[in-house]
Amino acid sequence: MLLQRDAQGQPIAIRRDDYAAPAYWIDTVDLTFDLDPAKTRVLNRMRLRRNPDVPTQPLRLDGDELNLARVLVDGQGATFRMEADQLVIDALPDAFDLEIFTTCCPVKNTKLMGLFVSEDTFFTQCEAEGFRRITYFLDRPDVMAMYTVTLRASKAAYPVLLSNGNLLEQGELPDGRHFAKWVDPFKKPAYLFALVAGKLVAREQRITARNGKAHLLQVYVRAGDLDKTEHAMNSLVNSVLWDEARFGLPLDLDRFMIVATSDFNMGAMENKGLNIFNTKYVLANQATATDADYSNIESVVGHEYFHNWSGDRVTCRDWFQLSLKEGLTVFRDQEFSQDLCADASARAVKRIEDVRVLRTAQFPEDAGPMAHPVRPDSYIEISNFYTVTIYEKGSEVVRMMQTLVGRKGFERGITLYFERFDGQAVTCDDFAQAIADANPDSDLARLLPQFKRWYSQAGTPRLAAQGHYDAAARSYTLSFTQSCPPTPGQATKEPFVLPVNLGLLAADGRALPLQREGESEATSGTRTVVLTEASEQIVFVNLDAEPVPSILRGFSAPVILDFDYSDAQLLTLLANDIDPFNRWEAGQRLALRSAVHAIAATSGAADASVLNDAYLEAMRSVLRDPALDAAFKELVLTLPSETYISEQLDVVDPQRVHTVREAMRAQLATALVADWEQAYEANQDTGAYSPDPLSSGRRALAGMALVNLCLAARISGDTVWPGKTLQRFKDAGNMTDRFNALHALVSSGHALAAPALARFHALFKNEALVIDKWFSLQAGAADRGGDILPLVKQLMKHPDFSIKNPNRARSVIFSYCSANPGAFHRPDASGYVWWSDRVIELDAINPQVAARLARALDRWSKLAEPYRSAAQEAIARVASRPDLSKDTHEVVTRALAA
Ligand code: B3K
Ligand code: ZN
Repeated sequence: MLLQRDAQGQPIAIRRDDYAAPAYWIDTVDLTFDLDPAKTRVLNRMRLRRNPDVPTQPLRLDGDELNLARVLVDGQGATFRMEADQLVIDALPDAFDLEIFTTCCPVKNTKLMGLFVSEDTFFTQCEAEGFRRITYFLDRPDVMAMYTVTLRASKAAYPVLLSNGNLLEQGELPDGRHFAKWVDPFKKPAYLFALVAGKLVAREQRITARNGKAHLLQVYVRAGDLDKTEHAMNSLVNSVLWDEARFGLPLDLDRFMIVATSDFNMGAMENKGLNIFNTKYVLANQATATDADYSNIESVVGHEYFHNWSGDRVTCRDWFQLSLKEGLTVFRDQEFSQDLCADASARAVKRIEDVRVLRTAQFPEDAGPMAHPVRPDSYIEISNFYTVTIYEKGSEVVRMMQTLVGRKGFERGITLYFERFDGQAVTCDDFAQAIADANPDSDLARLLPQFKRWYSQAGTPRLAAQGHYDAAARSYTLSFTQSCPPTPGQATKEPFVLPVNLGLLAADGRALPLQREGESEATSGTRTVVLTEASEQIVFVNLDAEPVPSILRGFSAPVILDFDYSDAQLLTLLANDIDPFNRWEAGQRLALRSAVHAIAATSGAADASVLNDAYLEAMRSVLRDPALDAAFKELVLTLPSETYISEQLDVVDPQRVHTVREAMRAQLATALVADWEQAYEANQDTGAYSPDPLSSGRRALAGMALVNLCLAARISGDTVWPGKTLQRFKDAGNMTDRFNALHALVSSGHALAAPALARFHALFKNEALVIDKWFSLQAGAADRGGDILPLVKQLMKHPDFSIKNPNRARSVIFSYCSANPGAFHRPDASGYVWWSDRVIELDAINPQVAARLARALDRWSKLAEPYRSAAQEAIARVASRPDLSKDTHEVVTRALAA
């Protein structure tokens, strides 16, 4: 980890293989902050010692945009030199005190990394490499120290002063200033440091853990937002109780704090004892937040809390191991949300939602220029690797381990992992080894080296399956072949360990007993078959007729499954499978197949009837089925997204994809009008508001019914449903119903949308998160004749728009470029030109946000002409800028190399 740019100033890649332990350890850090927005003074007193395992080297401390005033070694002025951004000191004793005094300018910190000001409040963000923007330090996760932090500031302007751990002391200072001194009882890497100072109020709750220990939980927000903290607090309480109950992991601090800020690059941050959150994942009341917001808050509060063990107590040795904490913690938050569900149907809904994210975001990433293994081999800017691969695919890897060792076995593995590595910075290998060691007789232990290919090989494996029924032998053979396409830097791949959950159905839908060749008895339900070879066969016996295979139940491995199902087989699975995931999957396959056929058809006429009658009938049956939950119905009736459809094609004409999917939407809306009406009537009243899965599922289905009814009305010219929808919008008792009604009007392009949007803005002009929704809905609306780009340009001129606020930038720019393909991919290339201007504009303000936006054209090389050349030109335009950040530079150069 030396200089990060070469002699020409080009960023240099950091390689996993180059890992070397640090030359020095930092045992204690004593920080004193004099907080001032324009010039904050930071006095950093550390105790260091040489690492005896490493040959003698100078001390190299990382820094970024700091003003250095003083360096003392053991109290004496020290000789040091600067090498690029590093402060280098030679000839140091084996152990010494180091004092560094610097200043920085939080108010000018638009990158939102390090110490910054948001709405007159100080916040920090240090992961991954932000601490070096606060003081010179060994800013790497394997350097873990004990922290004492003193904050000093004007008492009137910054009455609340927070940092990690326990409050040791507070008091008055001269000139209207005050101080607070915090001590963190656990050692930690610098990326987990945090401070907050400002005018905040807290919701507080005391809880007693199972082990009898009392804790104070606090959720800090701005004064006007206290009425929106109840759900976050409930989620936090549930998280504390769940981690203790499921994994035996207790809260280890007297006090646990969450603080919300409206200026934040990502969702939230797990700083030890002082989680800092984007307001989007804290603030909710029924008037301002949707059911989806409530559910996201629960997941993110859980996620950050679970990091307290998986991330904070045991952290990453280096940033290549990021999925060690992120994949595991996503898995934990997914399990948490599932465990909070009242029944199996709600659990399945959560699983389907998680898989949908994986397939619409991670699969494209794995197939594109930014593809990287769950444990990457190199990076230029680590911020670019907080990806769906590290998070969601990483979670699937952990989930497969649980499948291979069983739920109890996995809990044993987690216990061993924390026993072995508490207080240490470790690797993905260490984690996998612990899970295997706790389950020595498991398939995981037996196959561990091969299983770990999931960490080292990028790309989504394809699993091709074929079925053969032998009537004479009464046997059914499933032949599996697995392969994985090349990804940047990895031309060939070895076979993966694939746990495949499967079952068999009779043609009439009955579940069949499962008896493999050589077994004396059959079992019922689902089997896990562990595939390890490039090709292998599984034989089932005692079958009177050809069965319908239900493969990859619950999505037991993150692969693309190819099986040449007939429509009849898919309809059987959709109607009957005992696995709700594969029921949903069967419906998706049917819709996808129709979409792909229609896209391939040369005549535009095919667009009108893309979906066949059997599919429409099946959807009608699902909608009308009294045994199914509304949430599940809503998922089944949701067509595959344009992004997901595009992934199935070799060459993508985004406008053709859009046209075909719009035609499918129109067909579903018109063919099922009576059923939508019935679904709306049956689900429109969900009583007193509660965000539980059952009632939120009903609201989701009612909302979907309105979207369809408004769409059908636009086609038929009917005005009744748009009128009813406007009334619903006006009368709604919660944001979910109100927003769904607004969405129905906007997405059908109805004339009533304009007054509804105006009213919505007027009602919520002081609620930033709701105004984000208002922007996002418009920028993400279905394009009609190229009307969205001009609208987006108008929205950027709206007085409420600010490109410096990441949530607001995302609500307009990302909603258009990343979430609205039909509007963004314009034959005249103007969407791409506009994108390149915004990437360049954002890069000067906030490189992390810019680099995310830069990824909107990841899949450019798959586009049909004229899109492909125009997209390439737009990326090249960004790449040619001489002053690009490392973040954006890495994304666009990788894209152009595709
Ligand atoms: N660990 C943080 C993400 C930090 C992102 C830095 N660019 C949030 C989380 O995953 O919980
Ligand atoms: Zn995380």
